[in-house]
Amino acid sequence: MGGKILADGLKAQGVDAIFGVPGESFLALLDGLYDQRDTIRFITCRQEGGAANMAEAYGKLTGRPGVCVVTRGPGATNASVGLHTAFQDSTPMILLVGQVGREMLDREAFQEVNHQIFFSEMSKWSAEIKDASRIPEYLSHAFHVALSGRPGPVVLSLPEDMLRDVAAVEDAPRAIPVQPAPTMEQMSEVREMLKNAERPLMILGGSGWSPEACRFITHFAEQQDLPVAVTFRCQDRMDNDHSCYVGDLGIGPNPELHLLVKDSDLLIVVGARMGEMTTGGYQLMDIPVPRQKLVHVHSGAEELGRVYRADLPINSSVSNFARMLSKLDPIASDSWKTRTEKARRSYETFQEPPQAPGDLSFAEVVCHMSKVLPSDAIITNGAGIYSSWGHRFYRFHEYPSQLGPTSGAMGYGMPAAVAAKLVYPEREVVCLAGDGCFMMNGQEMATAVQYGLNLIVLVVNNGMLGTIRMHQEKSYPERVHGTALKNPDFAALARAYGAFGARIEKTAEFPDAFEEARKAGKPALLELVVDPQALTPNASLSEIRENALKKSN
Ligand SMILES: Cc1ncc(C[n+]2csc(CCOP(=O)(O)OP(=O)(O)O)c2C)c(N)n1
Ligand SMILES: [Mg+2]
Repeated sequence: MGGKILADGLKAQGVDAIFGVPGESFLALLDGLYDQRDTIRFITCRQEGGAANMAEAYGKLTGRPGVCVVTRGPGATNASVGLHTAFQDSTPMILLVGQVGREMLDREAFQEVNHQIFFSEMSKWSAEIKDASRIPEYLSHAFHVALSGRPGPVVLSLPEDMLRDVAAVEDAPRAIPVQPAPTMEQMSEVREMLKNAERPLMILGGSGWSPEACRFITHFAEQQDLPVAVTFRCQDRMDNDHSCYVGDLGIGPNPELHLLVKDSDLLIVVGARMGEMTTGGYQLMDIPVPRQKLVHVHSGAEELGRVYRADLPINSSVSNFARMLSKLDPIASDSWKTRTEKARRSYETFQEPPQAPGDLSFAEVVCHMSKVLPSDAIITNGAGIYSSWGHRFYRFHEYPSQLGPTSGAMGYGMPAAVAAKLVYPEREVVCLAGDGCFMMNGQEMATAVQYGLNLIVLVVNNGMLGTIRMHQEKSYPERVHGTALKNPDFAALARAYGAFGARIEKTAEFPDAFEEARKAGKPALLELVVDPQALTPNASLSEIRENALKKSN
């Protein structure tokens, strides 16, 4: 039966967890998965957006495709947010979607959506399996596509009657992804360009990383005091305590780090696309020819030369490049060392918590967490100004320990935390969420409780969609509209789910409450009541408005 062939095929690919919301369109697949229930955990989520985000986070954490299964139409459209994140974040993922029976296709049958067309913009490949005997072929291709080159999401649409068809087929073996590697000549050229550079900077980001690749790159940087920055939400690619680490490019970056990028005469960009958020709206590097000499290393050939014309484009996976880099002879340069030390001092100064209005300083809270959590703790977040406080004041140490959507999707943190605790039950997992962000997938707290996944959520409650309010104050001061929130009692809501819940109003209350949450023996939520004035680490709400008014007068 198709459903059984598919379930067996997923097992053969090494799948050990599937995130989904059941639908009548794939009963036969659920039946197939019943036989594999000892190997493949089925995590029943409360909304397909949660399920798809969990699968995406699983892909980020393991480097293997996260698998999500949902029903057609409404299930598929709900799941699309996770697909979009997987696409923008280059995360391997497979979405299985139940579909109407083959005999009814294209009549706009009940809940019918053409999944191939719908997902075409946000998947590497989307296909419909019309013949059960070809399931192994489609599955094999799906895993190869998701993992190869620039990784990403793949969609397989499954007509329900196909899943009931009988066929005698063999499972396809586990996919072995093909990853490009640099040539020896390219590596010599990297060394030559570095030797000739006075102000080099390495920038790490994108996907395809591993602890080993991080070690190789760190070692290389360390041997020659090379400054290393990371891109938006890729802060765990290097130990933030390392003397060569000079900070992250992203939303609300250290202005001095921006200057460092602009002032560099050589950028070695490893794995990153250098997108809009990382470059402050494409301001750091000229398009199409950057002023800085550019070595651009990326696993997707199509990404090289797409926006920036590199002096040395290298089509390579991060792992292969990092390994080759570790074999290059170091280059000694005192001038690099001085520059790196200065940039490092600037990073450390930027991390000092500023004075913020109100009784609860979120910066102090993050610094406290950074101090007390073990180096392998995993921090997740979605989108909102609160996240930039997290990015600025937390120090990451090990890879992988950061799960954030570079797609900027709200509602990511909670499901990502569920996936993190499932993949690494022994690690501590903390989700940072805004009051807006949490409500987008807060229902997955029920999933955490159901599976005993003892994560901690910090809900930063400022009573508004703060990011948008900030933009309103900047662009349309005194014309605030549609951004205020009347919130539930978050701590009580957590308790209603069966989790631990507490409300914190003062910085000094946090350390004890956090310890209580860590020891709660169940999922926990701490609501942090922050002053709406404390909008950004750099300026209060009123200061942002006053500046805008001054400009418009
Ligand atoms: C799914 C989704 N919808 C809308 C947005 C636009 N958006 C970006 S940040 C934001 C507000 C987030 O509010 P909250 O979680 O309370 O965080 P805050 O900015 O207040 O810290 C909105 C609406 C988005 N990024 N993602
Ligand atoms: Mg908010």
